[in-house]
Amino acid sequence: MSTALLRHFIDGEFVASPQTFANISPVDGRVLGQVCEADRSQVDRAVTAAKAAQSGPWADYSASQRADLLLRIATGIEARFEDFVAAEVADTGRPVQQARTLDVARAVQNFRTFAELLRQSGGEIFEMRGADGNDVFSYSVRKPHGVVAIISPWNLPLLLLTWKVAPALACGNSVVVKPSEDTPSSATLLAEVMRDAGVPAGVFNLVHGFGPNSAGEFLTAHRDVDAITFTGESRTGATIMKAAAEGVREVSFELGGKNAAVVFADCDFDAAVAGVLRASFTNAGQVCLCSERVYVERPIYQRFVAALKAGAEQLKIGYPDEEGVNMGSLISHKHRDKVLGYFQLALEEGATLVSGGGIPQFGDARDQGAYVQPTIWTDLPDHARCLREEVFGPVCHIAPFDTEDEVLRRVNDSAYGLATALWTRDLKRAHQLSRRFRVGMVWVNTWFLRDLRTPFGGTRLSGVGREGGRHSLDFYSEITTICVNP
Ligand code: NAD
Ligand code: 6OD
Repeated sequence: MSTALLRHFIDGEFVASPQTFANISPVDGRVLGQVCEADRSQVDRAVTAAKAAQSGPWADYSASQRADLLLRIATGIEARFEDFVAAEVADTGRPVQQARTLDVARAVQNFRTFAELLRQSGGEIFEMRGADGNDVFSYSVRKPHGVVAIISPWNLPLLLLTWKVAPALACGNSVVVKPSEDTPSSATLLAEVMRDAGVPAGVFNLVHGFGPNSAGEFLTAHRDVDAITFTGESRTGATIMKAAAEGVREVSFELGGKNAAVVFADCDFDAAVAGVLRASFTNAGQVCLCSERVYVERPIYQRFVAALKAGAEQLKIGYPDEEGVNMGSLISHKHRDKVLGYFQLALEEGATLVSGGGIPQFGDARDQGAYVQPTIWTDLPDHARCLREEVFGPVCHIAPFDTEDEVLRRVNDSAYGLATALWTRDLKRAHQLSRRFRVGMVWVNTWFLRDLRTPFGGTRLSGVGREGGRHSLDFYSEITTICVNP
C-alpha cells in the first residue's frame, strides 16, 4: 500500500477528504490506517468525471481496444499479486491461502474472461423480405449505458468488485465504485492498477464511505448515474431500488441467501461431508452461497451429524498466515455481535448445540479480534428465525428428511432463493429435482464451482437479474436495433 491514508480516485487522480474513518483489523482490533469519507460534492465530482469520460477518448475505443485494456488490467493485478493478497488479508482476516487462490486469482480471471467474451461477442442479424420486395436486414448493436455505479460488500471484496468492473468497462461504460467501508484497501490498489494500465481519466472512479447519508446513498441518488449494480444485503437492495426508481435506472442486485444443502443416502458420503464442510465454513461462512440449512436423508443422518462435527472441530482457526489455518476471523466486531446474537437465539428457539457456539480463546492478541467457533445446530423447528434469516457466519443447522417431496417443500419454504447444493449419486433424480428448487443456482455433488460464462444470481430476496458471461454484457449495455431497407 503506497499510503496509510486511503484516498478516493477521481478523474484519474487520488484525492483526500477532510473527513476520515478508521480501518480496523478484525484479527486483533488494531487500527490499520485511516480512510477518506467522500462527501456529496466529491461523489458529484466522481460522477461528473465519469459522465465526461463518455464523450472523451474512451468513447472512441473499439471493442478490441477495450479487450486489450482489460488484459493490461489483469496483468497489472498479477504484477502486484502479493500486494493485493496482503490488502485483502489485512482488511478481512481471511487465510492468506484463500486470498491467493480465490480472491486475487478470481480478480485476474474476471478481467481475462470479459476480455475474451468481448472479442467473441457479436450482435444478432435477421433478414426479411420487405413490402417492396427488398431484402431488409435488422441488426443490433451494443452501447454503454454511460455511468454505472458499482456498490460492493466486504465478504469477497476484490472478487465481487472486479466481477462488476470488468464487464462494465468491457461494454464501454465509465464507473464509480464504492467498496464496503470495512474493506477499502484492495479497491484502492485497484485504482493504482487502473491508472498504471492507462485507463483514461474519469473511466474508473473510486469513492470511499458508508451507505446511508454517506457515499453510497449520494452515489445511488445521483441523477447522472445511468445504472446501478449492487451486491449486499437484501434490505440494502430494497433501499437502493427506491433510489433507482427516481429516473427509472436499471439495476442488478446480488443479495443475501439462506441456502440449503440436500444430502441423499446414496451420496458419496465422504465427498458430501467434505463438500458441506466447505460450503458451510469457507470464509468463516461469509459467502452468500454458503449452506446454512443442511437436510440429510434419515438413514445416514446420525452418521452425517457425527462426521460433520468431527470435521468442524478439526478446522484450524487462527492468524491468516499461520501454517494450515482454515478459518480466520469474521469481518468485524459489529458483525460478530450479530452472529453471536443468532448463537443465543438458536438456543432460545430450541436448538441442540452439536459443536461450537462460542468464541475461541487464544491467550494472545487474537482475543481482541472478531473470531467465533464453527457452529453446528440440530433440532430447530422449521419456523425458527435461525432457519429463516441469513446469519452470514460459520454456522449450519442439520435436519433429517424422509422423502423428496418433503425436502423440496422445506427447502423452497424460504424468502430467499439463491443456491441449493445436492449430494447424490442418482443423476436422474438430480436433474429432475434441480429444476424444482426456487433458486438461481443448483450445484450437484459440488459447491461454488464457477464457469464465469454461466448466469449467476438469485430469485426473490436473493436478487434481481443475472450476471455472468453474456448476461453481464446484457446488463452493462443498451441495445439499439437498426432496420435497413436498402
Ligand atoms: P450491506 O448491504 O450492508 O453493504 C453492501 C454495500 O452497500 C456497502 O458498500 C455499503 O456501504 C453499501 N450500502 C449500505 N447501505 C447503503 C445505502 N442505503 N445506499 C447505498 N449503499 C449502501 O452488505 P454487507 O454486509 O457489506 O454484505 C453482506 C451481504 O451481502 C450478505 O447479505 C450477503 O449474502 C450479501 N452478498 C450477496 C452476494 C450475491 O452474489 N448474492 C454476494 C456477496 C454478498
Ligand atoms: O463467483 C461469483 O461470481 C460470485 N458473484 C460469487 C458471489 C459470492 C457471494 O458471496
